Amino acid sequence: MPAAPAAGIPRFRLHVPRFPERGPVDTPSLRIAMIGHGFMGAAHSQGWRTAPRFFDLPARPQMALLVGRTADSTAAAAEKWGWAETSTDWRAAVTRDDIDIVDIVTPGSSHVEIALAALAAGKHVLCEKPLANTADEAEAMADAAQRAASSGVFAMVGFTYRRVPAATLARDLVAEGAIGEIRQVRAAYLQDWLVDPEVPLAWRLQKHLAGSGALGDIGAHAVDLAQFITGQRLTSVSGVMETFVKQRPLLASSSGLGGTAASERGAVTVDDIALFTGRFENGALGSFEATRMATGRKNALRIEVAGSHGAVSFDLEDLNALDYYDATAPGPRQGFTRILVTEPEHPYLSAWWPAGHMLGYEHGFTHQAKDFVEAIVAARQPEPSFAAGLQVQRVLAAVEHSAGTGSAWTTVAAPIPETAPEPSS
Ligand code: SOE
Repeated sequence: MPAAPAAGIPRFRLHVPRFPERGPVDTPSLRIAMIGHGFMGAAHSQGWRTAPRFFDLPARPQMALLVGRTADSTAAAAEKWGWAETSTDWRAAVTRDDIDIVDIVTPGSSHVEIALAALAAGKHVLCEKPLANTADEAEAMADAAQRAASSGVFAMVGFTYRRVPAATLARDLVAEGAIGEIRQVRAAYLQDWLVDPEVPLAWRLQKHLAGSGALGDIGAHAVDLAQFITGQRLTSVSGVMETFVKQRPLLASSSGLGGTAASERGAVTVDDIALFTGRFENGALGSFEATRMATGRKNALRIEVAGSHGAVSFDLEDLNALDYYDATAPGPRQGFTRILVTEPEHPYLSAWWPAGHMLGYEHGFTHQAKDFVEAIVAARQPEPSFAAGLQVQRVLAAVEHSAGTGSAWTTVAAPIPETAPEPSS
């Protein structure tokens, strides 16, 4: 949680933006305060900066205020990424009259407090995934978001991979019936950065800060993407979870996912691996793997959906392509077709490069910023909503419950109804 500023330290510090905001003078602005500046802070900054430069947005996002715990590192991040002002006081930041959007990229333990304060102050909120550390926290956030939406204030959770064009195309193909009735989902999110027992005890390895381990950090993405592509929600799960390295060196200084190690050790309080099977509302079955122990796999989010007439297969490590199988094609022509998802007709692609000129991990964050701004201006609920984030959180909670009860099949609590917001006056 970002701390309050020490006495004598000014609450806000001004920076000269290196990237002047683009757009015609009559385009309205949406001024953003981003809380946090780690790995996700860099990714979101990139999204805010590029969205108005590649897409014609109905409002100009302005990188107004960056908030962090320490003045110097926050100022350095602001200078690097192009934020105009910095502060160490998130409470003051989220109530400022000149802020329209609060973007939360802190560890999960502070999401609920910041999001509730921001929504109460009438700010639109973008919150990193998973929505919170517990289903109860996520429920409080979803309730607050639903109340705020009725006065034209919107909240969205950052399941960015929905906005990788090939993943969006997979959803579009499934929705138009291209693979028929869905029967099976295989979803795996594979990383290997915890194989080394000397990787230090960063916040992602501590339950009180992160909520859970591989399950919430990357399994949440797999759950959201599987539900997004299929249009089906998980209704029950059976899982196992394991922590292989139980003690790790304390963190001396952080960088990227890990950091440098101190000589003392501390307890790892989250899972290294979570595996589960699930049943979807239409009866389809799914298998899920979330692991940070998949030796050799760096950031492989793989989803394959098999239906009565075909299949789609997506791999984040090959994110410009989608494999599609059409079971209705004549026998000699059957086989997975690799679609290079770079044509202007593909989702988001008309704003980017000529066909075949690839996109990367960072473009999902640009698309996220674009979609959020467009929804706010249109007074339309952006997706995934906090209610959708709560539903994923309930899946995670059910997996944890199942793993703690000998893999008993556990029902996922029903989603809260999403009500359409009243038009804003
Ligand atoms: C770390 O495991 C992590 O950065 C996740 O927290 C992100 O959400 C994912 O995009 C990549 O992996």
